[in-house]
This record gives sequence, C-alpha cells and structure tokens, in this order.
Amino acid sequence: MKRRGSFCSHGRSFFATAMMSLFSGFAILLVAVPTAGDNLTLYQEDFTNDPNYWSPEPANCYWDAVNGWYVANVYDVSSGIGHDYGLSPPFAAVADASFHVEFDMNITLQDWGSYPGIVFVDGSLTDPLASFVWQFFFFWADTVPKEFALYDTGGTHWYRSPRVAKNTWYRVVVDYDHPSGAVDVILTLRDTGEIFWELEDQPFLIAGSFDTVAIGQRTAPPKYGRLSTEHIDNILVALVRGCEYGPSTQPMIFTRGRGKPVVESAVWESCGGPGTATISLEDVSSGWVFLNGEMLLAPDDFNPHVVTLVMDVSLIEGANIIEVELAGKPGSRISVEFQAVE
Ligand SMILES: [Ca+2]
Repeated sequence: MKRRGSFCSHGRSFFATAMMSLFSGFAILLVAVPTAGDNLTLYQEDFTNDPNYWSPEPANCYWDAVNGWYVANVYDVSSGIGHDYGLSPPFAAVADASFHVEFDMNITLQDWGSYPGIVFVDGSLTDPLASFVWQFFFFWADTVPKEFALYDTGGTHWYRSPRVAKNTWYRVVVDYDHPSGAVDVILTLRDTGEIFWELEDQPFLIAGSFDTVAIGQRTAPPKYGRLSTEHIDNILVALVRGCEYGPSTQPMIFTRGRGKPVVESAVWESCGGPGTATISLEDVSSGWVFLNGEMLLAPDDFNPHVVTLVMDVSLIEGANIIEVELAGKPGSRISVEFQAVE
C-alpha cells in the first residue's frame, strides 16, 4: 500500500488565512473543517514500568520487571481450555479502520503443541481469545518448520514466515489498510535491522473490533506435554489517519440563505492531485464557485437546464478551500463532491 510514511500533516492556518484575504470584501462563513493527519497512538507499552496486565495464569504470564518485557510460558493441555496469556488494559477500540501495529517478539523456548503469540481481541468478552480479531504467533507442528504465522479473523487468510531462530528479537510491523482490506507485514532482526520477512498488499479480513492486546495463547487438547516461551516488548497500536482526497463529509452542500448573499467556504486537507468535482445544482440561477482562488463556476455557467456538472480539478496536497456564493432565491442549493482520479 502506498500511503505508509506519507501522511498529510500540513497546517492549514496560513493558507486559509491567505486565501480568505483574497476575498476580504465578502462575509466568510466557514461551514466545515474536516481534518486528516498523522497516526493516532492508541496504546504504547515498553514494559519499563508496571504495564497493569491481567492474567488467568499469573505464574506463567507476567511482566518481567528486571528485563523490562513481558513473558508468556504457554503449556498445552489434556482437557478443557488453557488460558496462558496476559491481557493489556483496554484502549480505544479499533473498528472499521486502518491500523498500524508494532511489537518485538523473541521465542526463547520452542516446542510443539503450544503456539505463543500476540493476539488482538475484544477484551470485554468472557473468553476473548476464543474469537480473536487477528493474531501473530509462533507456529510449530510436526509437518512444518518453526515459523511465525499471521492470521486474520477466523484464520480466513494466513501467512507464514521463514524459519524462526530461537533467542532472537524480531521487530514486527503490521499495517492494515481498511479501504482495500489488505495487510503489509515487515519483520526485521531487531539488532541489525536486516529484513527477515516481508508481505505487501495481501488480503486480510478484519471483522469485529479489538481494544486489548493478549500475550500468550489459548490452548486446547491434545496434550503433548510441551512448553514454549515468548518475550514481548515495545508494543505500539495506532490508528492510521491517512490523507483523503475530498472532505470527510461529502457531498458538501451549500444553501442560499435569506438576506444578502454571503460567501460560504470550506477548508479541508487533501492528498492532492488530479480529480473531478461533481457539482449538482438545485434551483440555482446564478452564483460563483472558487476552488483555491480560481473560478470554477461563474454566473454565465448557470442555466435552468444544467443540473449536474463534472469538472476536472487539481487539488493541493494540504489545505484546500472552496468558496461558494449563491445569488439566486433563498433555498437554492449546490452540492459539491471531489473524487480523485484512480
Ligand atoms: Ca522494554
């Protein structure tokens, strides 16, 4: 996905002020100020201080205060369900959104029948790991070498890494793009930065919402009598607020009020580039539309037979301003929608 590392973060104030000064002879009514910006951190933990995790098995899953990371010893079970995990405090739920997650993982003991990992769950559920939203874990079965595995909701899609070394810190970065339903994964060796495994734009189904990180595993029979151990450090969970082309609420609707006509304007931040403006008119007999100071529609462009216009536009990367003045009768309306050229 192309948006990684290129979020819009331009300030609008100088630009908007400059644009408004061009129209200082008009009354300006600002109708909408949608924003786009950088990632929003929801949860961050480096385990230097007590992370306030809760575990059903605190003897096996605990904060290592001396080393400053979290430890999960994962045993398999002969009957029932094993709950060898610790749960983070809840953070703002991630639902229907693009997200960015990072963590460090080190598998210090590898044995089969137990699959320690990091699981993203709805922490309010009685048995949250039974219906994980997504997870990343260490996988070892008789038929496969020791690998990391990434599963989406229900394991609809899953991906496996090359063979994993013991006692090695891996830095894991997962980027999920909600509009396209695709995931990027990059694993590096934390000590050297060398790339270990990379996936790009792979299908990934995220159903439900997660507000909790679980470290460890929920185990089920059969029992092989084995144990695996993981260390986890430096967790980051963030919402990706990537830039958008048009305002977050579209179409924008401008309505002629009573009294003297006024200029209404809206400012938003855009990824910029070529696109179209679809302008629909409702009982509009005359008016002006300016985009970034350039006239899109003049009074001559309005006539009773024209209902919808599609115009080529080029938006600025950063703040854009549209100004509309309707000179017709009160109640006449114009709607504007911007779309990028694919
Ligand atoms: Ca640490």
